[in-house]
Amino acid sequence: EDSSDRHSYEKYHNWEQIVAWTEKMVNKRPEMVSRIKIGSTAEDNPLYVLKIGKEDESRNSIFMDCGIHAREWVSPAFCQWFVYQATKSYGKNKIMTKLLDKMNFYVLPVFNVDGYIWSWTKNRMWRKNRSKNQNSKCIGTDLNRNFNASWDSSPQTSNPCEETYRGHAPESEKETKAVTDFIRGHLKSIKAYITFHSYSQMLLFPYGYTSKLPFNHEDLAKIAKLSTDALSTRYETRYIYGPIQSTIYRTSGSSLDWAFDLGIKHTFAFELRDKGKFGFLLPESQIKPTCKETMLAVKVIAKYILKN
Ligand code: ING
Ligand code: ZN
Repeated sequence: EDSSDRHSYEKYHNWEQIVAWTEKMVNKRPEMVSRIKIGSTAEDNPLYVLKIGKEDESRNSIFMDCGIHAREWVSPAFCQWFVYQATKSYGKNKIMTKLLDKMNFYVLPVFNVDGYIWSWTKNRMWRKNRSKNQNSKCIGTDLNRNFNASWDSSPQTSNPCEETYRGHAPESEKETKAVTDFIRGHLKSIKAYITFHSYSQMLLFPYGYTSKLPFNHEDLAKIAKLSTDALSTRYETRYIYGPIQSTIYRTSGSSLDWAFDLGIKHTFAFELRDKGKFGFLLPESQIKPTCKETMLAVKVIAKYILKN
């Protein structure tokens, strides 16, 4: 936080600063932004979703989450950027105005709050949440293996000491449960689910747990192409896109596959910058370009949802 107490969107922020920022966003635009506490974490921190748009809960909506993995700091930075830009450009930017006139966005800026705090204070490279595991000294579950989507199929990650430990049961984690309950509760309105990771520069869609293609593969591939094309127009950043399994690796229990199988037909995961030079330690100087180009990609997805 700089001395003038303004929130800088070109810096990384700790959890305390992000909480203060959520309050600020609501106070600045109470008619457009509200904060919903969807649950709490293993260490009893609050899980906040910012709702952007109109009061009307039955309008079409898009759910987005950032920071499911603790060390992927550019991801929460993007969610903050998105909320700021969306509220700031309403009534000014034609596309954003149209989008917000017709739909709501639910933005979870930090999914894995306890892990994020740990990454800021104790271990920058932490990935999982911070829940205790029975009969093990190792801490944490990989929240992106904890969803009920062919959970524990392949590869099996049943050792709590692994970086991708799936948890002792699907939705065993309070963070996962809070998100799945919220999405199930708003399922009628949610038309797209987008989750933000780093790094690799990829746009992924189902499936991770099988090599089978979803029924609307063509549709997803088309949107992904349009979206990554738009992304590259700003700084010529190259993204590849495709199903999780054939594009990155096989995974089960991911939020993306779960949301798709629940019936949300358009689900995407971004793997933001870069391709490994800095990896998770992406310098702050790259926050702005990363967010600007990603904004273009997300708007393409949202526009598509709007007209279909
Ligand atoms: N990559 C993701 C992971 O959880 C991913 C890739 C995204 C898999 C979406 C399944 C669904 O392994 C990182 N960097 O975390
Ligand atoms: Zn990740």
